[in-house]
Amino acid sequence: MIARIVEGRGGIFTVQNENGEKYILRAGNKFRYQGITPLVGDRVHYTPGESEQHGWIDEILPRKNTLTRPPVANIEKLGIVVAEYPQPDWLLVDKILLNAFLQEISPVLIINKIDLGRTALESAKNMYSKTGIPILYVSAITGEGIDELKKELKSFVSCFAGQSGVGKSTLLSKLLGIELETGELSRKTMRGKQTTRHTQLFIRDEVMLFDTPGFSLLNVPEGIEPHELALLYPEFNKYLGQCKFSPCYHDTEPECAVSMALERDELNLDRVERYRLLLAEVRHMWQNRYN
Ligand SMILES: Nc1nc2c(ncn2[C@@H]2O[C@H](COP(=O)(O)OP(=O)(O)O)[C@@H](O)[C@H]2O)c(=O)[nH]1
Ligand SMILES: [Mg+2]
Ligand SMILES: [Zn+2]
Repeated sequence: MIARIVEGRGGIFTVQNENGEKYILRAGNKFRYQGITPLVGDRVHYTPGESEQHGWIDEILPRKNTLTRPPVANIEKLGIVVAEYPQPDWLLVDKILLNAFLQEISPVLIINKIDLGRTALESAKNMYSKTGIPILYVSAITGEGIDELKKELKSFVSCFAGQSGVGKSTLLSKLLGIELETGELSRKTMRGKQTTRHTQLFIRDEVMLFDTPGFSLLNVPEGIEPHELALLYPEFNKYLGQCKFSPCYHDTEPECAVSMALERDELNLDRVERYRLLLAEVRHMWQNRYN
């Protein structure tokens, strides 16, 4: 029998199968010997327990990907949330996109707080329409666009990422119909330390959403080679291989197809400028990779 781990705490795992039935399981010793820890999001073969007894995880099916913060597996879709307010951090959006593409997670750009205005939405359209990434606009408060978002997320294991205050927790509550902590002080103790809350995968009306956002997707990914960066920009794709120099970093090289496309207004200037900023960072990291 196959089910998905939706919660794990102190070696006790809750799985949910396709019929929505939940079972409490433990992982056998063989996983410990192999150094494998089952993760929320894992699909497993299992043997249910008799009556009140817990059952066993027999096997973990191959993972599509894993995140470290929070430790989860098999994310298929990533909702990158920005809002009308606070002012969008588009460089952060681009960094998250790099991580998504590297982990083979399909990104969706979610513009929240559309009840406050459309400036962020217009910017998003200008900057990302040529990437092919779906752009959805919603309001977690009025409910506008929530059905479309549900449709987009349906049947994929998803997770949110984005800067603080954009409404990730509010959106989760709205989508899942549960109460989650929102606002500044959530998840912090009086000392300001992060509480060790565990991550849960919520499944409701075929929406499968982690209740903790993907913190490990917020940084420039380590270990990418400078020439690989442009491959993570879908809108550059049709120009690659047409530059005078090879490799071309699409930076200051003459007769660069990306620069020429930009001059013809076929690419978005903000996206290309941020690409060049990130290129400098990736180059720096690459040069210092053994330090
Ligand atoms: N006007 C408006 N406010 C929202 C919306 N969604 C969230 N908020 C507010 O934005 C603030 C931050 O929301 P929160 O969910 O904690 O953001 P998070 O840090 O991304 O989890 C809260 O005061 C929410 O009530 C929305 O669609 N419209
Ligand atoms: Mg939050
Ligand atoms: Zn080039």
